This record gives sequence, structure tokens and C-alpha cells, in this order.
Amino acid sequence: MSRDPRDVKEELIQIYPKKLRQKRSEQIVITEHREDGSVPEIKSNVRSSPGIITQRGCTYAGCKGVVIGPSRDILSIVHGPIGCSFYAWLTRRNQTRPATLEDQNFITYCLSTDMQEENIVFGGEKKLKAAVKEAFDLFHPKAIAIFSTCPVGLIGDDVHAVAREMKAELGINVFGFSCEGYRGVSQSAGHHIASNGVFKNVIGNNDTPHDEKFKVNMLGEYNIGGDGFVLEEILARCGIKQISTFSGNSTYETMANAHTADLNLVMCHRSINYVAEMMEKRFGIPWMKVNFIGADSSAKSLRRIADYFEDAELKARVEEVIAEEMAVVEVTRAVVKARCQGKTAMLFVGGSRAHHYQQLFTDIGIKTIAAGYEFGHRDDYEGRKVLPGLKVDADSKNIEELDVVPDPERYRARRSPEELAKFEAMTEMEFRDYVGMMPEMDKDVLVIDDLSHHETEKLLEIYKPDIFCAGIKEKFGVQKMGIPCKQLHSYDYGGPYAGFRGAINFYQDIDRMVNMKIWSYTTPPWQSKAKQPAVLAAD
Ligand code: CFM
Repeated sequence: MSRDPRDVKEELIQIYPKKLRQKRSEQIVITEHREDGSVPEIKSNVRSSPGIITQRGCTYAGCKGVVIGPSRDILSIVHGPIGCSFYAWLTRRNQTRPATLEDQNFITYCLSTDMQEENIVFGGEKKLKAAVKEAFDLFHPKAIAIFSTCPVGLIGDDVHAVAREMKAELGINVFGFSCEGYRGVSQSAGHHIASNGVFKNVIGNNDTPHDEKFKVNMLGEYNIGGDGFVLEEILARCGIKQISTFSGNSTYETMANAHTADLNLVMCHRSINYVAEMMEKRFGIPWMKVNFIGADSSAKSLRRIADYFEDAELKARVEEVIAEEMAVVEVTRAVVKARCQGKTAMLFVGGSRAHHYQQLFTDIGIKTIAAGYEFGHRDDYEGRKVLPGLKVDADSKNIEELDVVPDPERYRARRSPEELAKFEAMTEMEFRDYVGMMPEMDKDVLVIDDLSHHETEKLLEIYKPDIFCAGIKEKFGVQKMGIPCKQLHSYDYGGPYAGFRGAINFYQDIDRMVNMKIWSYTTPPWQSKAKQPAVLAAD
């Protein structure tokens, strides 16, 4: 349906009071292809307005759930009321695979201090110490991470002091995070807090060297639905040693050893660009944006890595792997594309996937007609070139910016300034850069930051897309309107979707969803003339 997106924008926000309408109007833009390459400015990473049903999560979710949680042998203790722990327990599909059955794996556990009213009134530090001690006696982990929930910040418990004391007492690494849910605008603040913590307390603790020629870390890959396994396998086949992943399928020691790599690959820019930047400053390891979502983008990313290492043998091996994989991809892609060509999708997820997954849809001829992040920043939309001009507001000031200097012993510039300049000049290579979502989109498409539930319903009514991508909070509301909803956070029960094999899975799952007739038979309850079943009265 072709409606002028400017009119649609007005329709989405007309119901709001004036002040909110003004704010939302700056958070909704229409893509343009300008001659100078610039894209429209979008307001983002600002607080959601009260009364709005947002898709966002909290700072604690970003720190504990997203960045640190997937590491299997760092024992996570949540300091707070039990609900914060219980509702974050195994709710993200970050998979892990210990080498042996005896290896430590704490992912399935849910450890909490279970704060009670008494602890809120008299303080919870004693209880936290006891919890750390008890967890140590039970599990003997190498490291314990303590996560603060809202009340901890409100009553002023000093988790860092407890961590220091317990570290000295137990002789293992214990560190705390001031990641109270309210601390930032969204989970994005938690990513930054987690990145700072892992950088200060973990990276650099294990100096074991490696002989392999091509050594990388994969940053911002959390192994949702097994994505990380697929990437590990592809890199290994190419002969590239993956020292660590932040943090899918990772262990404490691999992260502690990350500074021995020669290149950082950044999958999810939003959640972990901080670590990439800090590692370059302290250890001299440059970073490169990659995207292993989509078959073509996976091939492009592999070629970029090979270009960086400038090794003929590696380049040849990469080409071999691409050729083998693409031959298989093409078979499914051609069939699915014929069935999906011309269909439309909307993507509203997190701070990275709303961009990456557009590629997978393009692969099979599906057009993205609206997209947006829950908590992306302007650089995720417009590219890192806007960073120098970004306003620092009270919320971003609230999060510590670490002052990072070269490590006196371990800093080793992996490339000379001239070599770095050469890579930067290679236009195809997003080297220490991220171009953002908007420059890669068609023109005249709606880009909406922090989409609200009201706007979701309006968008669906107006455009009736063939598929809507979001999360569990949106899924059933969307499907009741007769439109299939793909969860791009958890992948529903599907995946992996990364790399070549993952792309095939995605094509097949989307084909099934957009071509399934059942949705057209759905009548939303509020449109149904049939008598609603009587509510059973409680005895
Ligand atoms: Fe990065 Fe993520 Fe995402 Fe994210 Fe997330 Fe996630 Fe996400 Mo859900 S780290 S920004 S905080 S790619 S949990 S694995 S799917 S919102 S788009």
C-alpha cells in the first residue's frame, strides 16, 4: 500500500498531547538519499515518556542479561528482590557448550540475595556477603559478578566494597556492577556499564600467548539460538583462531585472554563498541564492523577479515568456504525468493538487529517498509560520523567513561598508522567505523525510534505488512491483528540465523510464516460479532 510516509507519520502521532507529539516527531524520520551522503537526524537514546507502552528493557537487563549473562563460568549473583532474578532466568536464548560435562556451567542457575523489607530498611550488604560466600562454597567459581537492582541503588548498598572484601577473602575474582534498572534510559546503559566492568576486571588477566597466524575476538555476538556456534565453525574452517567471544559461549579465561588477539570483530555495535574502543587504546588492537546476518553480508565480512590480514593463503581459503556455502544457500534462496518476492516486512528490535536483518529479507526479495531500534543511539541510525557532535545529556553523563591509556607492557600497535589509514580508505571496509542503519535503507521509509504500542497498531492498520518483527511483548497483539510476528530477539524456537547455514534457516522460517494462510482467517476479538464466551465466575 503506498501512502506518503509523511502523512503516516502525522497519523501515528496525532493522538498525542502537543509536547509528546513534538518529541515523537523528532524520533520518527523518513529516509532520504541526499547528495552529500548525509541522512536525517533522529532523536534517540532519550527517556521514554510516561504513559507510553515502550518495547524497552532496563539497565540491569542490559548488563546482567545481555552482556555478562551468556558467559557460562562467571557466577552471576543478583542483589535484589527475587523477581528481578526470576524474570531474567533463562529468558534469553543465549546458548553455551562446555567442552566436557565436568566443565563449569552456571547458566541454568538463578542466584539472588532475595532482599526482604528488613534488608531494604537496614541495608543488604551483610546478606550479599553471605550470599557470595555461600555461592563460593557451593560452586567454587573462578569469578563472581554481582548485579545491582533498583533498590540497591536507592538504599545505597556498596556492592563494590563487598566485592573487594570478598575478592580478598576468597582469593577469586569478584566484581560488582552498579547497573540498577533505573540508572539509564534503557538496557543500553547496562551494556556500557557491563563493558566498563569487564574491561576493568577481566580483560588482560590471562596472558597465555597463541601461535596461530590469524587471531580475532568476536564482540557483540551472544549466541542466541546457536548463532555463535555457526560463526565459530565458519572462522575455524577459514583457519582463523577465535580467541574469545563477548560473550556467547564464552568462559572467564577466554575473555581474560582477549588482549592476545590481533583484530576485534564487532557484530553488535550498540552493545559492545565500548570494549572495542577501549581495547584499541589499551592494547593496540584495531576493530572492524562485521555482519554475519545474511549470506551476502557473511561473505563480505569474511573477505574483509582476509583483507585485513593481507595473506594470500587465507584469502584463498575464505573464497573456498564462501563458494561451498553459497552453493548450498543459492538452492534454498532461489526457491524461497520466488515465493516471497514483493512481500513487506517491518523490524522493530533492540539496537542492531533491526538493521542486520533487513539484509536477510532483501536476500529473499522482501522489502523493509518501516524499521527502528528500541534503544539505539544516533550513531546506530546515522553512522559513527555523528559521534563528535552528540550532545551529552544528564542520562549519558550518569555512566562512567573510563579514561583508558596504553598498557605500559602490553600495548602493541597491530598496524602502523599508515596501514590503518590504508584500510580506512578502502571504501568497502567499515574499519573502526559503523555506517549505521539509515544509509543502507531505501528512501522514503519510516524509521521510528522507541516505537510505542499505539504506533505499532497504527502502522499495522495502515500498511498491513506481510510480517512484523519484534519481541514477545508485541508478538500476540500483532498476531491478533492477523499479521505474523517473528521474534527477532529469541527467534521464537528457531535459529541459528547467522552465517550461511543460518540464512537458510531464516529463509525457510520466513517463507512458512508469510505464506501461511491461517493469518487471513483471524478475526480479532474486537471485530468479531460472535458472542464472547462468558467469563467463568470464581466460586
Ligand atoms: Fe545487540 Fe543483541 Fe541487539 Fe542487544 Fe537485546 Fe538481543 Fe536485541 Mo534482544 S545485544 S542490541 S540488548 S544484537 S537481547 S542479542 S535481540 S534487544 S537487537
